Amino acid sequence: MPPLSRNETIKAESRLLRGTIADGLAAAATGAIAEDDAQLTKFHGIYLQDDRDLRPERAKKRMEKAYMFMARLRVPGGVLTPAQWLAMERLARERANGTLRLTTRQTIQLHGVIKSNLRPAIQGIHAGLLDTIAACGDVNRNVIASPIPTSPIHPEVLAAARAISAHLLPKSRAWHEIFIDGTPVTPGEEEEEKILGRTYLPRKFKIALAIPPFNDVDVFAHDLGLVAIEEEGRLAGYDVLAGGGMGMTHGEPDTFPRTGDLIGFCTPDQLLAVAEAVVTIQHDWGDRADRKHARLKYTIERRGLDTFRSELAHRLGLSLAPPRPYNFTRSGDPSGWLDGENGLSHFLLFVENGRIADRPGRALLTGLSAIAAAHDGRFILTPNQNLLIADISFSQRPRIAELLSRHNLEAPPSLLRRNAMACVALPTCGLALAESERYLPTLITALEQTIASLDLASEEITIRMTGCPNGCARPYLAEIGLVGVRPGIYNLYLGGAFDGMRLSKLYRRELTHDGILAALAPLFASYASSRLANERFADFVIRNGVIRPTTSGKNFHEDLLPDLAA
Ligand code: SRM
Ligand code: SF4
Repeated sequence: MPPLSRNETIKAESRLLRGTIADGLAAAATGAIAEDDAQLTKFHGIYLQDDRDLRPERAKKRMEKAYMFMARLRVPGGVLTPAQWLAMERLARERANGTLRLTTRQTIQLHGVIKSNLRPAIQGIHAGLLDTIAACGDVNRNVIASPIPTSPIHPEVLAAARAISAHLLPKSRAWHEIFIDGTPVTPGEEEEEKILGRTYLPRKFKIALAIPPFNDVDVFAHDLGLVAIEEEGRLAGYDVLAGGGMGMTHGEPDTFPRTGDLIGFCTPDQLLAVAEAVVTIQHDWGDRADRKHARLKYTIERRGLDTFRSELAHRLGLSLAPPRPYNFTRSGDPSGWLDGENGLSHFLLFVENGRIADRPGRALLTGLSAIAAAHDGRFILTPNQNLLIADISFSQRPRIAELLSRHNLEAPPSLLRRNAMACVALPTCGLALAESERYLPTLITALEQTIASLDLASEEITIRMTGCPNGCARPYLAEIGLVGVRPGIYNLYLGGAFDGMRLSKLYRRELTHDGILAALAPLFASYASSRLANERFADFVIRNGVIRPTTSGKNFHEDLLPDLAA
């Protein structure tokens, strides 16, 4: 048996996620905390980071890195009240770097929280009736759900996302003890983790609930994906997908993105039992020696889908029913006004790469504060880094429209920009190999010119970029994926389906900015001249043999075109 990974020992010895975090936060001599504790704070939704832009200068002056923390909220289904939004905005200004970052998992991150601000920031989150518990770490993460409230089954699906999140949440009170009330539990009398156990899961675990026809949660990217089946306006149950995931490592073909397999159908009252059974199988069978192969997707590849299914039936005491039909038309979000029932309307606000900040010409942070102060409906975060101002009454709509227009938030971006998404990357992400959030807008501006010159501006094409192969913006499910290799250099992937049901494949290695433009321009030109009616860009490049389709996770690295396979 290979030895357990270091993280397994850290978890086992942590007294249910306490470690020495509290002592570390009290130590004023450094802006950091101990290395092992930095693994444990993740389970509390908190990452130790440093400002990577400042590294060279501080190293020259022999100063320690510019340490700071990132705090990620848990918001199952992404719904906030306007009061909660205002509370988070205030924390961003007073305790963090003055921005809010909407994430690809339907929540908010605060960046740049220095050590002395960390407990007050978490206490502010708690006072806003929110928390950061299990937002990171080897646990079930924020449960995401389709945000579009116009579906009649949205309320039930949202309630299901919240119920799953609560059911699988760690029972440890360490978060409250360390960050909120400070009352330590007596050693040996720690809480019992009946589902997760004392060493929690081998790796992160992710769940999404989709409401067709929108695959706006990228349900195939999840360890456990649930497709809500609506029949005659009512929620009949969920098709169950298992074993999806995005992360891989450059040059290591035994790591790969994978789309989840459809394994059956469950009724709404079976849902929590199904989620718990899948989680406990992964708890017991997942690889605890090698964290690079520890996700459920590798467990299923290793043990086989049939074995996984039989074990699930055994633990549930029943076999899942056959899957029911559904149809996805798109991934990503629409934008602008959406009409709902009961005279309510909703405004889907595009937020470029999720960053809520005041920028010249677009005062997003200030504008949204004004809207939150006036709005009596809900704010719903989307899994595509956007924000839905939801439940706007007929009488309130002119006021919200006026505030959107006054802050220059109403004008729609180009379709190319609206369907683009980048992960955070530099300067906060410790794993970034290249820029992403700070670079994609520039690349889109350049591509917009090509697109306009070819009269393609009314076509929707998805582009996603990440600063490393971990896949935080789900680039392998975009029609065009750009993945950082080193500063200024990206691998280009093509062929991911517009509806998020097929992975992409590597098309060109190691491109510069000019290289990306040069690679895409002729493809856009031939798409403009010879696409079939309603043919998506990704389907076009596959039909024309530009790229071979990816048919399974392992096939992601196979069937490359000859010049890449060599
Ligand atoms: Fe992620 C690690 C940011 C969604 C796959 N991700 C990180 C860290 C925490 C870096 C680290 O470990 O030190 C990044 C923090 C950057 C920063 O400064 O904020 C980070 N991930 C993000 C966010 C903020 C990207 C964004 O721009 O929105 C997303 C926050 C989600 C949330 O709210 O919970 C985010 N990460 C994702 C997704 C997309 C998703 O879940 O739908 C994925 C791919 C799906 C998946 O998990 O398979 C993803 N992140 C990873 C991985 C690779 C995991 C793997 O199985 O290989 C890592 C690295 C790791 O875990 O070792 C990672
Ligand atoms: Fe960081 Fe890589 Fe995730 Fe981007 S994809 S946020 S660079 S870990």
